[in-house]
Amino acid sequence: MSLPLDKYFVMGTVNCKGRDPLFVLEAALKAGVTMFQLREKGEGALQGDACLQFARDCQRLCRKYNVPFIVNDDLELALALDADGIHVGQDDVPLAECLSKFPGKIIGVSVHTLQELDEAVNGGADYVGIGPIFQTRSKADAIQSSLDFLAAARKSHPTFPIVAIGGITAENSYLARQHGADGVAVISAITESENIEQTVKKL
Ligand code: TZP
Ligand code: MG
Repeated sequence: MSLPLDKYFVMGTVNCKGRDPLFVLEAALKAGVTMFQLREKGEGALQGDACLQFARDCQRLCRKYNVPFIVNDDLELALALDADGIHVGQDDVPLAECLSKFPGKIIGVSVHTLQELDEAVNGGADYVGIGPIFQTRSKADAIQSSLDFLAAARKSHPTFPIVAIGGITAENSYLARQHGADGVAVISAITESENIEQTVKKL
């Protein structure tokens, strides 16, 4: 499966710093992001019905722009919405369970070691996320990764889909690509951009 990992926008309401999250999402979609992941977590995140409604609104926008709608962590939400896929970390729902409960969908896994990478590849993931590549303010509990690890991951799996995340901006995204990433995933580069169209174009 060829995945449109090129410009992968990750967002939740708390990342939007007072701007309307649906406005931010639509601006990003219009500007050409190729995947979207709803990551509704952190202090002040929407819960319950409000979260479900917001997720539906995001999904509707993604459909309008023909962009895959991926849910972070929450398999129940992904199933309830019939999302296009799910992204899980090492401490979330295991990959095997995602595959069995959500067959035929896009499954992404965050990896920090070559062993985790092998397990994700051999276990049937569709892509892996590697990061944070650079310093990030968007994930408090992040285990720092690096361009070197990204390059090592690429070397050990020359064709497996890899997206880089963490501290990526319009100015440094080329480095992630140079080190083997098929695409870049960003939160704040877009949610805090004064000119979303220009930022997305440059990513
Ligand atoms: N996983 C690793 S870093 C990160 C996630 C979800 C946060 C990325 O946010 P930003 O603002 O693009 O650095
Ligand atoms: Mg997670």
